[in-house]
Amino acid sequence: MSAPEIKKSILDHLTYSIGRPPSLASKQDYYKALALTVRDRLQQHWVETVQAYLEQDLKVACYLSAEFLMGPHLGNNLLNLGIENEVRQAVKEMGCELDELLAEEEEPGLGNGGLGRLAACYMDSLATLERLALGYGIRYEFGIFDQEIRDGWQCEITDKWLRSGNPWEIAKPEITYYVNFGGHTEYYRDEAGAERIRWVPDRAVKGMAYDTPIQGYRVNTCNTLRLWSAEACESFDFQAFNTGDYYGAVDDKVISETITKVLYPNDEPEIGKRLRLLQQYFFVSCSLQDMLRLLDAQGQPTQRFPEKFAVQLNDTHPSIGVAELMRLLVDERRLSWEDAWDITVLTFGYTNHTLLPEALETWPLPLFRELLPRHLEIIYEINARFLASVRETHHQDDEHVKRLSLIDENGEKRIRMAHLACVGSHAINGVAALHSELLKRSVLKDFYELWPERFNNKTNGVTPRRFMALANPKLSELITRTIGDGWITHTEELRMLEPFSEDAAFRKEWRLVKQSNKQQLADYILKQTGIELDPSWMFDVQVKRIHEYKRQHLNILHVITLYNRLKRDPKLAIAPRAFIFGGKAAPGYFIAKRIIKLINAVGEVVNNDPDVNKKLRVAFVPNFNVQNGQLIYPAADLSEQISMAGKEASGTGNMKFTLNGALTIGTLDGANVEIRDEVGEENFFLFGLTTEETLRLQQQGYRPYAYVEGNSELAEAIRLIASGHFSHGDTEVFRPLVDNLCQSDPFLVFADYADYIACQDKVAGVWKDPENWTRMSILNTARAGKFSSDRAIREYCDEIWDVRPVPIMIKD
Ligand code: 26Q
Repeated sequence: MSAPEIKKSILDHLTYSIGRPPSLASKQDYYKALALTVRDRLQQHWVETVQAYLEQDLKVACYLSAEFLMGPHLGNNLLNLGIENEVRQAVKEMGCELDELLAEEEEPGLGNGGLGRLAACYMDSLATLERLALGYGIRYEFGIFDQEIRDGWQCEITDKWLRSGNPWEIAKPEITYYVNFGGHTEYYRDEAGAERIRWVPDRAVKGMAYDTPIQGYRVNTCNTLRLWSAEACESFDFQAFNTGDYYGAVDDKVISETITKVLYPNDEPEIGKRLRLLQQYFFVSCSLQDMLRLLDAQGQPTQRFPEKFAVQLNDTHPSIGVAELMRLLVDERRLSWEDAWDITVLTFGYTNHTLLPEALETWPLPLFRELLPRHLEIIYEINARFLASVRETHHQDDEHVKRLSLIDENGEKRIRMAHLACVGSHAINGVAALHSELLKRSVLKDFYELWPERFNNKTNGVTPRRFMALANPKLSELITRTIGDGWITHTEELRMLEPFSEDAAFRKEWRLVKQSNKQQLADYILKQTGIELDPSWMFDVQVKRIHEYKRQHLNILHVITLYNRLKRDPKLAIAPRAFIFGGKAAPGYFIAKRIIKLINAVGEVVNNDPDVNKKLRVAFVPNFNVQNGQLIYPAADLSEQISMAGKEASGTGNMKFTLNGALTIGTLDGANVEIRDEVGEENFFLFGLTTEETLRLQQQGYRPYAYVEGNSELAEAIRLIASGHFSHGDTEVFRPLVDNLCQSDPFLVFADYADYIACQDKVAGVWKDPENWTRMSILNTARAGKFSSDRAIREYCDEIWDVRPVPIMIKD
């Protein structure tokens, strides 16, 4: 596609799709016309990919996820199609700057954080590796809220991402399914006189598909992200109409459509949120019905379902799919229970993303019965057969059987979704080596003992296209000039950079790239916050959701410690540092919101104190998301991965930093362990207790205050927060935080404080030798190839899904 062709297409879209003459068109109009131009191009690949699927007898990977945190599409599609230069040229000739048009795109924030972004990286890798795949999820009208910081506090603003339309999706009004809720079940006799059960629901909604093309990098494969939107059912409206209840009919419509209104902004379940259960069942039912329809469309018998579809459950959020597939096969397709169960277990795989017991999803039985009475019966039947087999073949005692049950009978009865997912899947995986090991020893121990062969590890990965090639064009240019561009799809080739870490001229170029990225971030931060940062300082960055287990407060205790040292001795020679934070807190997470306030409060004091602000600054980047993440990762010198050992399942931000040449200060948690193994312990700043040590300490009886008494710097930092020093004398705002730390400190912040500070002092020492720092930085990038989502997806395809590459030919 040449620049003149692109230009013509943009002008055509302005006229025919948007209806504005170029002279009146706004930047948004140009963005849309360009997006439609690019979409046309994708559509050729899309049609051929669907065609290949329909014509050949192929297996497709179906990734079921309540979240897809895609980030902006335009830049990524230009990169993957390889037409960025032509487009830049074309829009320039029309008087536009491509970067300005890119900035017009509202990012689809249909996820909370790690889990949703992982789904997006996996979609990119599936297409790039030429594997047929469907991503199935929810088209939330409102995604994750926009965060504003007012007076240091987080404010949540609704995310109206669809307000200017969405040129990337195509509505498919012909692809709709009915999803039922409520009512009761009853016995009846079928035509053959056999007694059967049927579900008589009392409500239904319609799900409509919205498809977004997912283009692979420089290949013809273009997969589909299919998101479901809830609509009212006409048939139900009619009933109300005939009885004259017009407003009632409209009410029904409103209630139906609320199902896909808004993403729950918590990355942990809250008990008993019925709308959340409705959302989960809604999208899972639509997706499974869609697969059965595709099977029928190819004239395939139901028995072949597991040969045609591998269905991966992204955490337990879609795990109701196990019961729903059974219902579709047994009640609607009249398969025997045994046949249906074989199909189900062969079809599903389950990925666990958490060890925190409070984050494991369970649903109160009464709520479940009210919304999904037939599924409850099916779950009882699955459970009865499962527990009977456990008793028979494994001779397990009652305690054991109770622990394995799909129903938690301690207190109010609840359905354990992780147990449902385990029983219904042939493969169960964690998301980093340590996490998968801990799963087998803790939350899924009983299942591991039953079925060790089902358990495996799939260490997470991130896409090098978005998080290197697109986010860090300068570094990418330098790498490609040095070792060729094979690394973009074969990140193990980054190893070829290793010898260049000894090349002073290369190191200088490496530093200049980092410097320029830091300048860009500093410009952005100045614009967003008014805080000025000097790009020659160390950029020490922690961006991720705000959570106590991630310990942003440990980081801020380090800042306060340096502040105190400088106040005591303003001439102290410390390496100047900019502390950069970013991340959203769940709106109802009281402590997390105070941590944000504390970061901003400390920043206000530090940044305005002439005794310290020539060596220390603190900035909180508001509204951390995919888009500004792409500015942040390439500009970091130091990556903070300081969660309490055993709590972070994997982390993926840690990988994005490492690939972009940041050094990590981190605990032995999640994928940090593997990052350190890859880059070498001499190129990683390790501190803190191990998982075993944290468990032992807590067993012994952890007394956080003892650490305050034993460490004068910690005592001084805590005293300062409590005294109101950072809060204009207010001693109340941070009291809950301070009390929580001093009295219980569930994530061992105090226990790790001394080692963290000592390690940070070591970091400062290494920073003083820029040549050595740069050498380490290059080696981090060179050895991070393992953390590509291509590696992860290859493992899923080969070891769990049995999904092979299918090259797509473009017929002219
Ligand atoms: C569940 C029920 C009701 C409402 C919300 C939820 C919910 C939503 C989102 C529960 C959890 C999440 C998100 C979890 C998450 O992002 N986990 C992260 O997953 C990453 C990808 O595997 C890991 O790298 C992180 O370690 C893990 O914390």
